[in-house]
Amino acid sequence: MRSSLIRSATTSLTRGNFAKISSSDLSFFERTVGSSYVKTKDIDNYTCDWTKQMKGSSKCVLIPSSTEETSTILKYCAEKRIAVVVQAGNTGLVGGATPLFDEIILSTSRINNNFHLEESSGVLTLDAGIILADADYLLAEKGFMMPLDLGAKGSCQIGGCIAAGAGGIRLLRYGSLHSHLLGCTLVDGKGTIIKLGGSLRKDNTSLHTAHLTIGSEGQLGVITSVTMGVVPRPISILCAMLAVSSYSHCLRLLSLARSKLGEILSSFELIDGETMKCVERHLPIKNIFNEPHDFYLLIETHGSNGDHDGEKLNEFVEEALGAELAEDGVAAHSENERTHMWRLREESPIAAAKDGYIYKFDVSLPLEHFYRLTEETRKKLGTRARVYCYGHLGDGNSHLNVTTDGEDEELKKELSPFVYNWVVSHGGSISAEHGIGQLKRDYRSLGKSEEEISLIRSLKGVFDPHRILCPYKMIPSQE
Ligand code: 2HG
Ligand code: ZN
Repeated sequence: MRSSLIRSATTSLTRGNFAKISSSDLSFFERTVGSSYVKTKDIDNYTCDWTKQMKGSSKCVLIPSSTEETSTILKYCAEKRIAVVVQAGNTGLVGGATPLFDEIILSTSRINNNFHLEESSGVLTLDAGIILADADYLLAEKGFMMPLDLGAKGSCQIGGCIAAGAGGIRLLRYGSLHSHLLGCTLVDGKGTIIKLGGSLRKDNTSLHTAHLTIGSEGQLGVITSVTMGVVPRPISILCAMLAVSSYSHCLRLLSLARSKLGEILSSFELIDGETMKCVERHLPIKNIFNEPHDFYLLIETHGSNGDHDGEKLNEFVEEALGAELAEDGVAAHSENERTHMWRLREESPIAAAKDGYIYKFDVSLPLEHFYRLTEETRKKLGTRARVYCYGHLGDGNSHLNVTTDGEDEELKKELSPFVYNWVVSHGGSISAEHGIGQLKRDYRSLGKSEEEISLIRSLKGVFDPHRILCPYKMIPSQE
């Protein structure tokens, strides 16, 4: 049976029956990780999320440097029933890594020493605390690339990317993390160190347990090491931007791009006209088109032959203009121009965050409904709020962002149920790539069957029987 639609988010939370941290607990942690890595002061950067809208009141942050130290901490916490929230780069957008009450924060940022690339197979094993951009930089020296790329690459950590089930801007070309993850080391909620999967490209001997960690949001354990397939660094990366007058033309352009660009099509991103104005209002970046338009598409190709790829991209842009599917089109002729185009898209979330109090959504929708959600939300809210849409059109992933001048409690109560009910009733998902965390907690069962929820709860019980890991979030507890 599927759970029915919700009317409003009313759940009020109370602190779980967890132990409070004592001075003897702190002494134990100091002996385990060293006193400099048990932080009890100036910890706002850890207790508060990226949007600065969610904040907990943890008393301490633990920063272990290894899998073994992580295991010692979790064994102790399980025994004492101390609640723990796992935090990587703290760039998540749903508060999954942010405490709600006084959970201790376990940061993976010091587990960042090991990096080994097996060049013949393109299999990389790296510590979970390594920052995505740093890993990509090290791979570039060997002619390889991280298949995953996202706006937060300068701060997010690879283990956090796996736990968040990050999608990013190249999924269209290289596939999701499910195509790349081969194995990982997980310290479960009892402190047991478990190697999941391995390092082979093909291994069909049992359940693909490592994949359980993708999108697990710290519910099953702490990921301390990751083994994944990486891809050859493309020799040619080309980029173009189109200005478009209607959403239906955007969809026709997506089909045209798929057929004309084929295997080299890497990104197909949408920025709507309101978002572009918002970027120009709040950031020192100019639209690359002189006139405003209703939609902008950012298209990137990754390939191995610049002349060949350039010909294909030019043909695509010419056909788009010739068939009047696009009003204007520009190809990037330098790395600076390409960076400019990407800044418009990647800094859209930053501009929206500067626009006022923000209500963020990250949804998957069948393409026919992708932009209707934005139109319906605008119709519903009228002048009460500003509504922005940008996202990964090629993946059917819309980032709807709504802003108001100040926090509006009434709007908050109405908006999420409206958006999520609309999404589910139009065949979509309430989280495409950002997860559930604390932001979507009240809606986490929407569209899921009771049987699936019960299976998920049972799995949680196997990995974290004391339910100390990341409470109050993605997985409903037994009560
Ligand atoms: C992106 O695609 C990120 O830019 C963030 O997933 C989206 O903040 C957002 O709305
Ligand atoms: Zn995104």
